[in-house]
Amino acid sequence: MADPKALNLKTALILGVSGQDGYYLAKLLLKNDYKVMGTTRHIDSTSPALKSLDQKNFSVIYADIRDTEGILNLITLKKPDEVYNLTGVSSVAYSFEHNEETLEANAYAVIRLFESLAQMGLAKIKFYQASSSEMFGKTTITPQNETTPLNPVSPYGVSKALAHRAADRFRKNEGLFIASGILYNHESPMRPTTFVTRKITNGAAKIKLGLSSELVLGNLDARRDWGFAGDYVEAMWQMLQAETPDDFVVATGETHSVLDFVSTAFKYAGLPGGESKYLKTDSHLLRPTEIHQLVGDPSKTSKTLNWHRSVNFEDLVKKMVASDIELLCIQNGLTKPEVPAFN
Ligand code: GDR
Repeated sequence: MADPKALNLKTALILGVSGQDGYYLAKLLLKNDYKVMGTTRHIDSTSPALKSLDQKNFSVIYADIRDTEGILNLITLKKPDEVYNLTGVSSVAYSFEHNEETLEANAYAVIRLFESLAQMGLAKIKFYQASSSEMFGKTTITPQNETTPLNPVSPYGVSKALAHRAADRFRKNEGLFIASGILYNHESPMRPTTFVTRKITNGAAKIKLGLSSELVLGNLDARRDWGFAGDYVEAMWQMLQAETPDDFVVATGETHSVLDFVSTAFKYAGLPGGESKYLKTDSHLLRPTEIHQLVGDPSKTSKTLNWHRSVNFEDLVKKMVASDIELLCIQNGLTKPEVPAFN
């Protein structure tokens, strides 16, 4: 392969490319003429989605964020212009049972990396840190913005808050270019079913196709600010094109309950009112500590980076339901039914 520097291609390293955001970000960077390297801890199972990307300027490498030396070797060898840290534990529910792993991957390993970048004089590398709305925890402030105090209540939230604070300190004290994106829930057909949105759209599609008779969830009253992942990776990229690194809230500014999401999904699956017939709850799916409501104020991001979402709540749900119906039809050899999602 030709030397990307000679061709003036920018080089990006995505730590944790195998998830939803890794896919959308790699796709965006390739479109923007980057050479993209992505790391994964599951090299044997590179997803069909990643395989579908233009492979000319894309490669997947085995690496684990907890192995600081390995990550630094990769950085010194490949000399990326931009590093996007998307790796680590992403499920809040999982983090309650895996405190130590969550803190190690999401906080301590990241802080070790910041420290090494500073010591090795690599402050010019532009670094994106995936912070999260979960850091606001049981906040009483609505909507939240970049200055809202952090009050995390889950191991995941604590880990993200630690790394977020460290990013700010290394930015201010050591001059590292670290932009932290405080992202609210962002979804797509690529989301695993361990997250509530995809569990709902997959469940609604299965019921529509006669493959299942119920959808079982935990807390239906929790309210979240849900946007489309494809829009949110645009914001990540824009943060690293800015003159100076900063914190940025990426959100829609709207909040909906889990039950709203279910009703909308049933509507687009052609099962209007299906909540009363198919929806069940199970107390085992409730979390030890729950955040009742989160909603972000993206005005700084809109103003500074000129970032705006392109997909609204209804279209997001519709897109996910349509994709799940299509996928299940292919997997099960079924004919696609006529549903409003395809109108
Ligand atoms: P969240 O997303 O915890 O907000 O973190 P998730 O989709 O897991 O939960 C959202 C809300 O739905 C409620 N819920 C359920 N959740 C799951 N997973 N499964 C269920 O069956 C269920 N029933 C109800 C939850 O209690 C919660 O209130 C996501 C992740 O992507 C993080 O990585 C990211 O940082 C934040 O969003 C912003």
